[in-house]
Amino acid sequence: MAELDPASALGHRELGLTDEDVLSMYGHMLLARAVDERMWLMQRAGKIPFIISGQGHEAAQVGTTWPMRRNQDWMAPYYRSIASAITFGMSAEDIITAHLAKGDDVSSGGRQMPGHYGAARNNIVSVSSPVGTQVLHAVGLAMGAWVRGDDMVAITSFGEGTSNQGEIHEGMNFAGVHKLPVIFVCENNGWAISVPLERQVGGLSVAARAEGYGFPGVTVDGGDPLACYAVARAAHQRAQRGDGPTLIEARVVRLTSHSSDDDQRRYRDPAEVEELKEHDPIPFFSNRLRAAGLLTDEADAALRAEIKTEINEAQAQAEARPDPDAATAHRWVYAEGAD
Ligand SMILES: Cc1ncc(C[n+]2csc(CCOP(=O)(O)OP(=O)(O)O)c2C)c(N)n1
Repeated sequence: MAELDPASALGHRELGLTDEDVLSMYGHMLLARAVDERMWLMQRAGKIPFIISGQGHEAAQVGTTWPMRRNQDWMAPYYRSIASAITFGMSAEDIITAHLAKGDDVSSGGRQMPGHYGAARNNIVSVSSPVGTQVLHAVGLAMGAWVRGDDMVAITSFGEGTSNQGEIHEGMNFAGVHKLPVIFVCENNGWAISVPLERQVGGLSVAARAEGYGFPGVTVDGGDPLACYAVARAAHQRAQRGDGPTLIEARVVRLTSHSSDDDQRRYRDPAEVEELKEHDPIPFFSNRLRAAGLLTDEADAALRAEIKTEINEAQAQAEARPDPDAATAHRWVYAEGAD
């Protein structure tokens, strides 16, 4: 009897992904986690003023961003989207440089607040501070593509707390009416800073709202990058066909406090915080890759060592970059030459 191939149990080949693809997805998750952890150290060492983390969201971000076409599709991310931005083409050095507010930072030349990265060269719109505004940006991008007849799909992400903002309703309804090529990803980690889901979302489901806007809403395990890839790929195909938007609600965990200015021990049960580690997407995916025979202890250690070197170099390069020239402080604030 023929041996059953353990890799087939992973189900990635049915999704059109190769063994190399899934290992690369895992590598992106590890890199995002490593950048994130390094920036916490830099923040605690007083090198950067503020960090807002994506730890626990990596599988959802890598999985939902993976079907997007680099340099063709566009992304309007949010402050937790480190893994999405990396998957879309930003480097570890770009992210760290933005947090250091260096003069040649690709996001804004050091003008933006930390955690507000973006890169025009990678089709990533800058993170915008008022939560929910990114949804309008993505809908606007999709509207522009539709008017010009461009083959472009926009993706945007936000938390479940943000899903209650007025802009979300306006943006989604408009996109539903005009069947715009846009994918809405709600990364539901159950908390909006210190406010739990049941105090924010009356019906407890964000995905269910899509029905009212006339497009599909799906809930997916945000700890499983392949499940997230599958729904995002279907959403991307739907958008390309001209059938309109999809709302994906990825259930994730927030492994850290809201930001480096917050302490979740003040409002979260310590047992719950401890239990969160069971839902960390990185060991989850690593174990699945091992069970499928695609990852060994040696290969994992080698990959992690490679990433550590990359992060060390990224930090050193970013720190060595020049600070912005004070004489240019008004650039991009006021029209040049207008006195
Ligand atoms: C319009 C607006 N209101 C309030 C804030 C302050 N604020 C920043 S993040 C945040 C919580 C958002 O929670 P959620 O959307 O669930 O995303 P999460 O941070 O949990 O990923 C709030 C209230 C803001 N930035 N913008």
